[in-house]
Amino acid sequence: MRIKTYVADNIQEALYKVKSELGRDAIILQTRQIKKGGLLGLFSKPKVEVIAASDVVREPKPPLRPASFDVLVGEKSRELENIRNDINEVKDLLKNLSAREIYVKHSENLPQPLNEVYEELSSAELDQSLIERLIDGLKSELAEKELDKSQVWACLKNKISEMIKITEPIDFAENQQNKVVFVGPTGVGKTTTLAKLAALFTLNFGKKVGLVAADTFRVGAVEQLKTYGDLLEIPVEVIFEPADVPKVMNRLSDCELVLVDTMGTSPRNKLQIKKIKSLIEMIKPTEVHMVISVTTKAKDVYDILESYKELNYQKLIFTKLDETKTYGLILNAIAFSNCSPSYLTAGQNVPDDIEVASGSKIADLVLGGCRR
Ligand SMILES: Nc1nc2c(ncn2[C@@H]2O[C@H](COP(=O)(O)OP(=O)(O)OP(=O)(O)O)[C@@H](O)[C@H]2O)c(=O)[nH]1
Ligand SMILES: [Mg+2]
Repeated sequence: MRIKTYVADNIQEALYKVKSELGRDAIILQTRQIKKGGLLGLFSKPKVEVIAASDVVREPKPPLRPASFDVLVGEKSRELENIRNDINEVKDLLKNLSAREIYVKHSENLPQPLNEVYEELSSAELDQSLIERLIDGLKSELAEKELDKSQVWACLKNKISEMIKITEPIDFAENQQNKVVFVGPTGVGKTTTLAKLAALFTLNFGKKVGLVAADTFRVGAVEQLKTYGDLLEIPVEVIFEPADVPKVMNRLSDCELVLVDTMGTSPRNKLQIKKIKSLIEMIKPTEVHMVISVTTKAKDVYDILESYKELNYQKLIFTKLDETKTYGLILNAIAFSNCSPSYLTAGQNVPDDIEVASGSKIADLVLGGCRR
């Protein structure tokens, strides 16, 4: 294979050079804009650099539709990215399967109730390491005491509850302004949950609540919050940039609880997460709650928790419990983040579909609700 670099004024000229020197079968490996000439790089003209290869041994292919070389390069790198993603998924799958396989082999000698426990926890999509931890705990209980089947399940429920550190869902301090920020991926239910809590604290607890929309990114986000504010007759302020924080907080100085809605963002959008971080640093909240939908793919939840870590969230809100029947993700997220769950939501109704999270409720959900 021959590899050569060409520099030209524009892409057409560069491709012409490639084709006339290396032939029509040449492959473009890379194109980029560079600056050449000028004094110390000043007044330099932008150029195009193309790296191409010829004499590449290739499988015969069906004829391609005419397309420019740079489009083909783009397609190739997208294809490569897709293949890389597929390989990673297969790797993860194999890792999980082999961990499960090893444990199933290892657990063949387990007494019957523990095999059943294993099956139940696996079908709840609980992380393999948590399943092993729970079963090992049960094994030692069984070694000490004779437990019948129902006692095994009761013991398991206790063990799950013990894994969950429960604190006040919102640590409301009297005589100070409590500021709670809600963060999380797009569409998980941040604004809806915030509205449910605003209603709860205003109508049930008689607190003076103010709302802040720090999401001016998504069309309609501010209006959505204003609608809830109007219904509850509570103030709604908007933050366009971190510098707005002092004056906005000042306008809400008589509110005992300020709930701040942030923009939803992909865990891969580092820039957006940084923006939310600067906002949080200005707000100096008393608490940050991370909102997670239980419909999230089990594998993605770790990425999400990891990417948002720099926002220093302390509590987790789990939403959309009504949209699945598998709840292992709740325990996986709690164990991974070492955070307390604060609220669980199971429906779109404001303010009804929300409840305070508890260890026994989460254990019930993981173990298949009221089946046991
Ligand atoms: N089924 C169900 N739907 C919910 C729940 N919570 C919120 N939703 C719905 O989820 C959708 C998105 O809710 P939002 O509150 O706008 O979500 P968000 O996280 O603020 O979204 P962005 O601001 O766009 O990131 C809406 O249709 C809500 O009604 C829940 O517990 N169960
Ligand atoms: Mg929102």
